[in-house]
Amino acid sequence: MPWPSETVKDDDVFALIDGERRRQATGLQLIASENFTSPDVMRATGSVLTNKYAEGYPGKRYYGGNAVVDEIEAIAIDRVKRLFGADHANVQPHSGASANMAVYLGLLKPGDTVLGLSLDHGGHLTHGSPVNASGILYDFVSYRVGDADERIDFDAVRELARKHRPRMIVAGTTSYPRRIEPQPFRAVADEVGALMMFDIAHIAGLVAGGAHPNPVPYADVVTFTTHKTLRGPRGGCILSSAAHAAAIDKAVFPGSQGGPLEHAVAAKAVAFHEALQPSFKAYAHQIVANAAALAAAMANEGFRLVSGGTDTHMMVVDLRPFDAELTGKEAQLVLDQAGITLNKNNIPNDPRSPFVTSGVRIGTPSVTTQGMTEAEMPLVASLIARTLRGRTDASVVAAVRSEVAALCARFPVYGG
Ligand code: DSN
Repeated sequence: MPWPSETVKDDDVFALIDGERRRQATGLQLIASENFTSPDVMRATGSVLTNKYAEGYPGKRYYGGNAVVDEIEAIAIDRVKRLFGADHANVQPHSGASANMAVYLGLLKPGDTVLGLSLDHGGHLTHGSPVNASGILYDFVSYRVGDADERIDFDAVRELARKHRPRMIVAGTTSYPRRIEPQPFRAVADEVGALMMFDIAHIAGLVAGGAHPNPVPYADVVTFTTHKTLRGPRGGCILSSAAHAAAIDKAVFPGSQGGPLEHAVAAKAVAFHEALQPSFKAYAHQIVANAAALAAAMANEGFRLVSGGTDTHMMVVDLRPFDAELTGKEAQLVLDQAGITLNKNNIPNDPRSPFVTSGVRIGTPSVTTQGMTEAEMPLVASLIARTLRGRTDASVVAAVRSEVAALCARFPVYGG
C-alpha cells in the first residue's frame, strides 16, 4: 500500500517548514548554539537510514541487515577519532544531554560527588542543576566565576575539590565567552584523584578547527553536540581514553538508549568529513574573529560584555549599562520582531530570574557560515542597538526589520 502522502498532501506541516526556512534565511540568526548545516548533512539526515533498527555496535548488532549501517557507523567513528585525536568514540548519543548522562551512568555511582560550573554562571543543566537528572542522581557541587573578572576561578575550583573530594570534575559551559584551558582542570583532578570530563558542546567546531585548545589529551572523557559550531546534524558524541571505552559504550547502549538514529550517525559522518577539510580551520577562526569584532562593536554601542569580551564564538551581554530598565526577556522579544534572533541569558550574579534576565547571549557561528566577516559586525551591533533604543516605536522596529532582510539577502544561506 502506498503512503497516504502520495495522494493527500500535508500542506500544513510543509508550509510551516517553508515558513521556517524563510525565517532562517531572512533574519539574523545569532543564537550561539545554532548553525546552518550543509545540504549534504541534511541529505543524510533525511535518508532511508531512518528506517533501520541497529541496536548494538558495528559487528555486534541485535538485528539483521546491518552490513551497510555498520560501515557507515565505522566511518563516523574513524573520522571523529581523527578529527579530535581520540582513542575511542561513541557516535550514538541522541543529544548532548544524552551523552552527558551516559558518561555519568558509565563512570559514576548514584550519589557520587561531582564538581560542575553553576548553571547561572554559564554551566549547563546537565552539569548538576537540581531540576535535572544529573543534579537529582549525583551530588553535584557547583563552582562559579570570579566576581571581579567573571572568569573561572581555578583557585576556588581547587579549594572545592580538596574539600569535597569529587569522583569527577566537569569542565565546559553553555554561556561562557572565554577560552578554557584544559590543563588546570587536569591538575586539580589529578591532585584529588578525580576523573575529568570536558563538555565541549559549544566549542567542538572551534576545537576541530584549531581555534580553541583541544582537551582530548587531558580529559578522561569529552562530550559534545554535533550541531553547534561543528555544523553537523542535531546529535551528541562521546570521546574517551581506551580505558573508559567499554564502560562508555555500555552506558550508551544498553544503559541509556535503545536503537541508534543511524540517519543522524550518517549525517555526523558527513559533518566530520567536512570538519576534516582545511577550509574548516578558516571557518572556525572566522567565527572567533567575527565574535571579537561584534563584541567590540556592542561595547561601542554602550553594552557591557561579561568578562570584558570574548575568545570564542559567543558573548554574554549585560544590558543594564545600556538601559537599566531593559530586561533580556524584553530584548529577545523585540529583537525577534526586528528579525534578529538571540536568547535572553542570565549574567553572573543576575538579580533577575532566568525567565527575565539582565542579559542576552549572542553567537556568530550562523552568520559566519553565511559568509559575513568582521566588516558586517558593526552593522549587526547597530541594528541590535537601534531596535532596543527604539523598542516602543513600531516604525523603528519595522525599519530595522527591512535592513536585516537586506543584509541577509547579501549573504544568502543555501544559495538563496
Ligand atoms: N541549549 C543549548 C544552548 O543553547 O546552549 C545547550 O544545550
